[in-house]
Formats: sequence, C-alpha cells, structure tokens
Amino acid sequence: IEKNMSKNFKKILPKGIYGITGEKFANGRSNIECVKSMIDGGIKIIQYREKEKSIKEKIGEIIEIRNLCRENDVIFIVNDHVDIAILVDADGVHVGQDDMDIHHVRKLIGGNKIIGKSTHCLEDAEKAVLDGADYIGVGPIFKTTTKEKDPVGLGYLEEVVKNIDIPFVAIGGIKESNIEDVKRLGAASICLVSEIVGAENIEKKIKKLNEIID
Ligand code: TZP
Ligand code: MG
Repeated sequence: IEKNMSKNFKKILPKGIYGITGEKFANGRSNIECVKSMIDGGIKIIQYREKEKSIKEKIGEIIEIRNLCRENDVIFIVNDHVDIAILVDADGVHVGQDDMDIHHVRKLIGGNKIIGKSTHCLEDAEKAVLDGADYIGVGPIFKTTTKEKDPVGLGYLEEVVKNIDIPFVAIGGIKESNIEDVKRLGAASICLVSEIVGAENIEKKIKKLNEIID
C-alpha cells in the first residue's frame, strides 16, 4: 500500500502549547471535557493518549475529539494506534521507540499526514529524521510521574536545538514554574500533560502558559 505521498497539504507543528490527554491526572474530568477546555484556552494541537482504557472506550472518545478538533481547526494526533488514526482521518499519529517503525507508518498513513516520534537521545533523534518523522518529541526533560522513564535533562534539548533540523516538541515534567527554562533554550512547541489537565482552570492555565512563552 503506497498512500498519497505528496507533502503539499501537510500541517506543521504549531508554535505554543502542545496538549495531550491524561484522564488520570484530570481531577475527575473526562478526556472530552479536558479537550473542550484546551480548545477554549487556544491550544492548536492535541494528542489523544490513553494507556488504560479498552479499544471500545477509546474509539468513542477519539471520534468525538477528532470532531471537536476539526470544528475548531485544531490539529489532532493519535498516540500509538496507527490504524485508528487512519480510520478516523486524524491529522497524524505519534509513535514511541517501541511502536511501529516510521517507514511502515508512512506507507500506511501517506505523505499528507503528520508522524511524530518520541526520542530520548540524539541517536534516536537522528534515526527519526532519517526515517522521515515530521517532528520528534524530546524528553522527558524533567522528572515526571506521567511516564515511567528517567529524565534526559535540558542537555538533550540543547543537543536537539543544535543538531536536528525538523520540528520538535519538548515534553516531560514541564510546569508553569520551569517552562521559561525550556523556552529559553529554543523550544517553540512545548507539551505539558499533568500541569494542564490537572489545573483548576484548564483554559486559564493554557492562556497563562502561552503568555509566558509568547
Ligand atoms: N513522553 C515523555 S514524558 C511524557 C510523555 C508522554 C509525559 C509528560 O507528562 P507531564 O505530566 O507533562 O510530565
Ligand atoms: Mg507508544
């Protein structure tokens, strides 16, 4: 299967806050509620990431979030599930080091869709570029309980800024209190999970974060 490989219409990683769902940290709010608030806060890209629910539960949420994003001109990325991303016509898919190889993802999803890849060291990043990722995740920058992975530190972010020529999003343990340090090193796209979905007022939190990094 060789899908349309033209890159003419692909959207790029927007500047600002990159949102990811995280119902476990959302103080009883649903993924859908969180996504609505993120959109109201002005977020321009949202990834559906849900490690605990069944496929049956996930599909319902994914379809609803896909529609919300489309209505509001927000880029929608699906984590892990390349098949579902294609079926719901998401804007892209995000895969980790242990997920499907990028060249396989590209063959399945086509050239107009975004492929993001999580990376934890420069070697991962260089491989992702060679394999044709559209953007990379860089992290976890700081210690976080959202993902079981030792932090890579700001040093890896600096290496990416110096050596990697595709868009990247900084992620992991980033809070309102340390986002300036991440921005200062040159990250244009910054992802915060627990800090956003766990905020008392998600909409206000996003506006505040975007103000800090604008
Ligand atoms: N990938 C690297 S760190 C991370 C993911 C999905 C979790 C980030 O969550 P938080 O709550 O912003 O630390
Ligand atoms: Mg994954």
